[in-house]
Amino acid sequence: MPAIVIVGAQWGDEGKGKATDLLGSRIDYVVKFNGGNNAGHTVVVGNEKYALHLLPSGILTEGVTPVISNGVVIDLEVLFSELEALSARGVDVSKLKVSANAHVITHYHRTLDKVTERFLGKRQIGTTGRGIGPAYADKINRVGIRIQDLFDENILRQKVEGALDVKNHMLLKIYNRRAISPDEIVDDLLSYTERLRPMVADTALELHQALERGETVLFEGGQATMLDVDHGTYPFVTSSNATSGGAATGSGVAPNKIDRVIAIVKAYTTRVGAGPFPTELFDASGEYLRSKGFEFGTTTGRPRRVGWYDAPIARYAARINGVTDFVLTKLDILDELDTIPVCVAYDVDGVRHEEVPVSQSDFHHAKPIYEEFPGWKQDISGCRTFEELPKNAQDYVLALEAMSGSRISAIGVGPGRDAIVVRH
Ligand code: 2SA
Ligand code: GDP
Ligand code: MG
Repeated sequence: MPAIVIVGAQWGDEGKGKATDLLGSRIDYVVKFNGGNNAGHTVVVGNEKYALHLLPSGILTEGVTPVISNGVVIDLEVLFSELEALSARGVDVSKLKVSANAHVITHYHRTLDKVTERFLGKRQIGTTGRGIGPAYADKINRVGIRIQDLFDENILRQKVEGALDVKNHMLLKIYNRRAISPDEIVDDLLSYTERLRPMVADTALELHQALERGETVLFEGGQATMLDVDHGTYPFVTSSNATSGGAATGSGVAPNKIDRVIAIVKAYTTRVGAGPFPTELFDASGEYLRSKGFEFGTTTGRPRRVGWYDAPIARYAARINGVTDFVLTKLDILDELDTIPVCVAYDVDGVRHEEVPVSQSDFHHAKPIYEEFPGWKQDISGCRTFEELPKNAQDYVLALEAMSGSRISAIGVGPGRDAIVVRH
């Protein structure tokens, strides 16, 4: 299985970090292909807990070469502070490779992200405020700064001046902010050049060669299917392609090289930020799932919105990503429930919809149609085989599998690295 993609099936925080890490011992390269330091992966290794935002979680596995590829937007201050923090804890970070074509997030992107949100008022997206959207907007507008620009001061200065021209003349004036000086940005970016130099590579070529040698490359998606800029709940999305297609465009590895797509799906649903969420709970069960599942943002600490499992969303994710396997996480969080509702379809203005409606307005007021499953009322955190799971837990998993469009190959039963049931 040389090229494997991992994506989130819902709105993020499904536990992708843990799954990446689980496969880690069998892989040679781990690639972050989209997003930036808006991601938040919590990985528990023994007694150590790591929270990663920009670096791929595979960096924690010895022997793996971590790669930040062209589809990523990089905040260099965050990059070096994460690297330093991991080094201080004894993690070897020396193998990291960064694409010469990745874009950088600068001070003005962070500023614009925050002021735009403020001006959107009620229409706020609830971004992480890390400058992600404005950095991708510059990329698409062809005024972005790429990692390779940092190695030619002349070019860098011209590009920064170009990028700031419009912003200083229009946006920041409209938003009533002080103009940003190009020198300030250029000096800041150049302060990273020498530290960056040994990491910068033609990562598309390197990954291609690794695959030719028969090595295994794991692509680690940030955010998730429903936050994808094309396939998610636009405009309440992030600004990159978080689905499996993004692994190809975001890395330069061709789609026909991808052998396996693993989607991580939580046994219930969560979302941070604004936007439609049909199964959202506002009652005591919601509070229960949030506190038992510790559903708070890894990057921003925001409480996550919570709801029941939504099978049409899982089917949608299976289709859009070409999912070969699901990893169902956090099944243990449901241990104490008497009954567990699962959304099997939606009611939109009295009409039953089996699939996610294409109209955003329909999705906004879609009412979930639930089927109830009996709980197992038992601690499953010690189970390591499917047969050890209580009968009702097995039935819940099999029912989700039948509704969700692909095989559930592994089941998370606790936060630890080894708390997983693999189905053979
Ligand atoms: P942005 O900052 O432009 O990407 O925000 C746009 C939307 O994407 C959502 N988003 C996320 N949703 C879940 N988890 C994410 N990562 C962190 C985590 C989030 C955190 O793992 O917990 O700590 O708050 C993530 N990143 C972006 C975001 O909420 C907006 O709805
Ligand atoms: P990511 O953004 O998809 O990488 O996920 P996050 O790290 O933001 O959130 C997932 C959280 O769930 C982390 O704190 C994990 O340690 C935890 N987690 C993952 N799988 C399981 C599981 O099966 N059971 C429990 N109880 N926690 C889990
Ligand atoms: Mg997360």
